[in-house]
Amino acid sequence: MKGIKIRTMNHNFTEFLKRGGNKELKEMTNQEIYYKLLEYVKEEAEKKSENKSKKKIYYISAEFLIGKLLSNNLINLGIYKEIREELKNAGKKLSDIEELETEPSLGNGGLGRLASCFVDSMSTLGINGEGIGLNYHCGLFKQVFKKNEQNAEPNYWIEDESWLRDTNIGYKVKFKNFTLNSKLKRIDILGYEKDTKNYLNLFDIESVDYNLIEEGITFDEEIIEKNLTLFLYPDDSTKKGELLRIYQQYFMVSNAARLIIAKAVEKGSNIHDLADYAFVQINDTHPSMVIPELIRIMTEEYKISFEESVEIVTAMTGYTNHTILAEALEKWPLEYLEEVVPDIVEIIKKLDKIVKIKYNNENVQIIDKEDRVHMANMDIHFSSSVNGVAYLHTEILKNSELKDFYEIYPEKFNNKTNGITFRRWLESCNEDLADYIKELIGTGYLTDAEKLEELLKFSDDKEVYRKLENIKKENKLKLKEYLQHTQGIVIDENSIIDTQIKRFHEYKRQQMNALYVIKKYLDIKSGKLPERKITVLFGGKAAPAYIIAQDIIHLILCLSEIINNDPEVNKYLNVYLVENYNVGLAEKIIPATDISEQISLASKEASGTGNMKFMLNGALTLGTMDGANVEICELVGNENIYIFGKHSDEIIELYEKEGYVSKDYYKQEGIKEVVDFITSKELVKVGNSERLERLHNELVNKDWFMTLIDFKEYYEVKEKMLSDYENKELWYKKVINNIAKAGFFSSDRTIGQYENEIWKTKDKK
Ligand code: 26Q
Repeated sequence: MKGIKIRTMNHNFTEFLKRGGNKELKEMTNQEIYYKLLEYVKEEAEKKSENKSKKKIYYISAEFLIGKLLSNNLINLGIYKEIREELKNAGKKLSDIEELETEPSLGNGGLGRLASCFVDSMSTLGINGEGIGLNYHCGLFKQVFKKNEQNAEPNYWIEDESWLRDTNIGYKVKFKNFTLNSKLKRIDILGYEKDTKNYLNLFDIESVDYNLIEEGITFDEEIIEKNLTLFLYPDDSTKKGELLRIYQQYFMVSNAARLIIAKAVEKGSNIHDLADYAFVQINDTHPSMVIPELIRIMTEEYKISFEESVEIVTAMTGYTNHTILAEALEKWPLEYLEEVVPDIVEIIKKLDKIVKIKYNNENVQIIDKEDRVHMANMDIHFSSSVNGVAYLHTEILKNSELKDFYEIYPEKFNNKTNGITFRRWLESCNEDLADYIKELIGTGYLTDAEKLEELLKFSDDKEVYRKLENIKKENKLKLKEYLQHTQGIVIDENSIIDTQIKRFHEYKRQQMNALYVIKKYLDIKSGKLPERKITVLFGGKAAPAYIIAQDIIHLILCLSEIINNDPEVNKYLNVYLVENYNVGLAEKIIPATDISEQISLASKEASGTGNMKFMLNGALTLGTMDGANVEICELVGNENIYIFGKHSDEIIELYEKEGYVSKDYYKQEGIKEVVDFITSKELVKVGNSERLERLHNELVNKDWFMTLIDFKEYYEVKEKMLSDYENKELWYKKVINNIAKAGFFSSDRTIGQYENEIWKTKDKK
């Protein structure tokens, strides 16, 4: 039963339909019903009032990976079950109707999904907080596989009828050579059984021209007036692409600054007191220009002194860091910024001067010797809070990556371990498990997630083990049906399901999992058979300009082709890479998974949030001591998680000393033959030899993310996991422990900490 508490609404859906003189439900097509439900939910949302506290939070983010909204909104309104019953009585299935919703693709991965979980939690906790981002018309590309390679196609998601609401709000955004008018679209963000709501604000340009799209996702990058919101993160490996990103970022933050100021003024602010009305959380560095933009508006339009403006803006902003990979930290060439937003460059130069006068340490400058602007450095000097997204990540920032800043501003640094919304990642995606949990411990966990710990009472209860096993099997069957129907993939519900779903990146080490698959294949070929069939599932997209990540996708697709078609092997091992992995697929794959692969090179994954979703849904983690895995391990205890690999301090030291030589590992017994299989006759026959050779060469001669250093231990621990799975009592005892300890990872807890320790909206009524 979804959304457990059934609210009595003023009127029901059937009455809503009658009011409009529509056909009866049973005569309507699923598509018609979907549109009507959309309209109905939007009408219900309209009745909710806005949060009223004096201070408002603005969570500015270049990405919001929102996923489908229908079932979540129905759950939050408390009418999911009611509606499903009504539809059932008319011979219709709500799950079929949910499939018709197109998923907005306004994000890449973790950072965007986190932003969406956060707006959900802000609404549920009744915090006055809105999201601000961009309304990309084609979003992130749609992934299509051809010849065992990833192809990128435009992902049109906006239909005539959607969750977007038009507003009459719009601003002028001035760039160096022209001015663009914006228009604001909004999506209502309903809290779980709350009478108030918040908004996701998505700014757009007046007219986007789809005709600019050429082949795949290439398009004319220069006609900014018509392409600014066409795609999410266009290729930034070229100057034109980088300039477009700067246009996008400034467009986003300039509109944000206008909206923030307008709202504050409406509530009585004289701008000198703006920090009492607004707090801006900067989601990674993509919205960093909001700092100089607010200062610019205050000084130019409100005639506030530069010093005071800097002080106000510093007090009302906070920066969240999501990555320690140097290449992902934005450093814009000053001349590019000058080409797009010269007025902002003036402010940045003044801020840089303040820093240069105070500190002569190269590492903390905003503008470096090569005239590149370090956005994160500007954020740290001129905001009041700097946070990492998991305990280990924040420690690495303080002690290593941002050490020099931590010495200057120890009081600014704080940790906010990420979280996920349990409404989507349990109630909605795994209804059977959610219902069973309610049967065992009641509904308290819905508003206080840590109450899941009450499940520990059942950790020795064999009946509970059996029930959990049945739920997992049912979820495997549902996934099987879905994948068969949508992708032609037929998984075996009796196999152990071992899943790695996330963006493709070398540091996440999908290549290590692929090497495991090769080893298993070679084992099977040589007669060493696994006790039970293993299904290895992968899902994820690779950035179009990231060649090695594309090569890893190619390797996995080639392996799938060989393994799934080999009658000697496919009885014991299947490998699939699902196409166009997105939020909707995650919601189906996670509840069906037994093994959650969280195998990044220690120190590189800031947090991870998939790891939390899997544990909540009864999968066990196979992971390194990285990101939030460290906290999962601490909570569940060593006996309930499978940890392997070198620790972050050793890895950081190896990088410092340049001490890792992949060839030393490659030469070891048991590794060489596995790595060499990448360029074997079998693989080259189904693949592209240039890609396979490049990947082989990369692993043997460079392997920057140290795949080979952990491979042997990874193999051993995974073998142990497979054998433990055969002891169902042992396995499900661990599963219960994991679900029971997952409460800490509710985004309600994370948002509660942002509120209490950074935002403090509740102080300012
Ligand atoms: C930077 C410069 C130029 C072009 C693109 C980018 C860019 C784009 C997207 C840099 C980073 C991102 C996205 C980062 C991201 O998703 N990070 C993830 O954030 C999650 C939420 O905090 C963490 O759980 C993950 O560990 C982290 O990888």
